[in-house]
Amino acid sequence: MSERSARPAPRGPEPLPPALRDPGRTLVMGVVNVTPDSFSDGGQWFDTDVAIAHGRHLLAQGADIVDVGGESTRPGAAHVSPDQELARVLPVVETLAREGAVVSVDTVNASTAEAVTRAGALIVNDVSGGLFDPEMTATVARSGAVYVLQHWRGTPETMNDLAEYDDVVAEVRAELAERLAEALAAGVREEQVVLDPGLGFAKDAGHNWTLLTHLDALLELGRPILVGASRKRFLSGVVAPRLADEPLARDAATAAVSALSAAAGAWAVRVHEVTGSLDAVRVAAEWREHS
Ligand code: PMM
Repeated sequence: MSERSARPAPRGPEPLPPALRDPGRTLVMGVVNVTPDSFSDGGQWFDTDVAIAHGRHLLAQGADIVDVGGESTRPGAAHVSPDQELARVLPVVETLAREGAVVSVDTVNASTAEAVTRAGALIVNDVSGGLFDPEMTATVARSGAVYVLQHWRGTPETMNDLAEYDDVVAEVRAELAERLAEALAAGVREEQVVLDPGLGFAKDAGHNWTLLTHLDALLELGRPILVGASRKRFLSGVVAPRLADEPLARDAATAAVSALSAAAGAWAVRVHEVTGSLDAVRVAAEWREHS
């Protein structure tokens, strides 16, 4: 590797199978939202069998991980009880994990995290970084699962009002470091943790772009980084104006962000459309190898 090439990303989190810990390229996590109201795919996969079929489809396309979610975090989305959330995700997790998939579950609830890790999920993806449910970090510690600790402020209802920063990179980094320290104090091992800047969670478009271009500052925290830009509203600024309100028209822009994130050392990207981002991270891997 020449001096010009980017420094290698940290290895993936320890609880994963070796191929995903040291994959040689950025991983692609495909999203399965078992919700009637997600902004990005509007309830297409709400039925259990349809959600399972969609998960299988993403895996067949080459997704390394599937991320199953039962509650939309979109501002204004209907609140779902942990029991309802679990009823949505559990059959999907059980089936896909039994078939050998690496399954992540997008939840802020400790009770859901507990049940899905027992059912075979290897990753708990907590968009609140432990702030929503005080039991979450101890539950993850007991489970031994990978913990995706994402930056957020407030709640989905209040987060848009909390998108105020003097220096978004320094503040997100400091808040992630605080959350990481709290998780470790609750017994989570550092090797379990993946950090995520939480694009769109208490951030405006400018904050998202600034964070994306400074992933190196977050990598300095010493943990692998997951980037979730897929179909988010801030990408509407780079697509044709007539498509600005169409989340599905943001997949090419998402893939471009996946390539750049991979080049910057992201461990994984979380996306709705897998094939474009898979090509993108492979391009980044070739780029790195030949630099
Ligand atoms: N974004 C959404 C949901 N979960 N999880 C992580 N780790 N990072 C993200 O950026 C993220 C997430 C947004 O909702 P969607 O599933 O409707 O895209």
